[in-house]
Amino acid sequence: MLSDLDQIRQKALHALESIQDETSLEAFRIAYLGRSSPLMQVFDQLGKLAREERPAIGRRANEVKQALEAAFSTRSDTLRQAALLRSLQTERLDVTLPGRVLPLGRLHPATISLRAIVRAFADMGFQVYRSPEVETDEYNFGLLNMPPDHPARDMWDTFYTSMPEVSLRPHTSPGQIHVMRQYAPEPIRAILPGMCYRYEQINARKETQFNQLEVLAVGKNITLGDLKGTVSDFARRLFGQNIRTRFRASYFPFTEPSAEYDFECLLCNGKGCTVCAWTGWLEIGGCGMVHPIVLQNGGYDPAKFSGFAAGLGTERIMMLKHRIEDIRYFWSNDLRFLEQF
Ligand code: FA5
Repeated sequence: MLSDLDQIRQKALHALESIQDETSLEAFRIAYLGRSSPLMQVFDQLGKLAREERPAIGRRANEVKQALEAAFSTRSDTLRQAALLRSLQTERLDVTLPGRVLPLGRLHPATISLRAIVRAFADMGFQVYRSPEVETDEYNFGLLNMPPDHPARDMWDTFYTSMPEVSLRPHTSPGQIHVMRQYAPEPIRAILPGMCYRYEQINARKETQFNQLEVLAVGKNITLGDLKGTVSDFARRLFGQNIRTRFRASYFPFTEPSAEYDFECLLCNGKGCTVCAWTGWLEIGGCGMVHPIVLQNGGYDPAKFSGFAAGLGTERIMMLKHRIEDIRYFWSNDLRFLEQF
């Protein structure tokens, strides 16, 4: 048995010398160190040997096993090193080459303009309030002083959802009710930015989705002068001291009195172009003093509180600032447009 073990060792070490690849090495492991290898069978048979033979044979079997395992591990290291060297020589890698530049994402121009506008209002002490993009009929119209069948509802053509009485908001004004109901009877100075959706005839100034920013101030003794001052100051903060603005009397069911305000068209310097429909002015938003019924719906006593509200189209402002002649560029995903900002 002892000489069998010596033979196993000799044969195995000899076989190992000629092994040149990982597959043969694995075959070697199975043949000489695996469960059914002759060496392991010696271990299996130890119990059947005469008691006095066992220690010597057991010791020798262990020595052979350790020797084979050590030789196997050395051979395995040698082969791995050789493979690494080969791959380093054949697949050269120049780690000093500059890496590939990944295209960097950036903010969408609509987001850039929204942030600039929010900053201007924040500097005047307004806080951002988020309100939902999907609203019930009551919030979109009813609580804004437009009961069902009120003809003023025609000013906003909505997109319906599959839920009855629920539609995408056509303007940010329903947010006025949310913010008032949350804070009444505290005074409010808030801006509500976000996406609006209208079933609209698309043209250079009108899209079916666009951002609006609602401005709302509620408190004691708030006047139309505060509204005009805030909107005009906002225009100067964004476009400089010389920007001309104008207010035109208008109608909204949720404000009384109501107005629309225009900024001078900077694309044509007031001379008239396709963007301003040849008027020299670009309508930026609607505004007015919050209607007593709306104040009441928001939880304020109109005898004690007054407020002003405005809703402005933020893409229109971006168009003025960057002389963009068509609003459709914003959502048409043309990288030639988007990468300019
Ligand atoms: C309103 O939506 C009112 N909620 C504004 C308001 C708020 C009035 C608070 C009084 C008090 P109007 O429909 O005019 O009003 O829209 C306001 C602004 O949103 C417009 O002046 C324009 O700048 C922008 N806007 C409206 N429709 C579109 C459109 N289809 N595409 C791009 N911008 C639009």
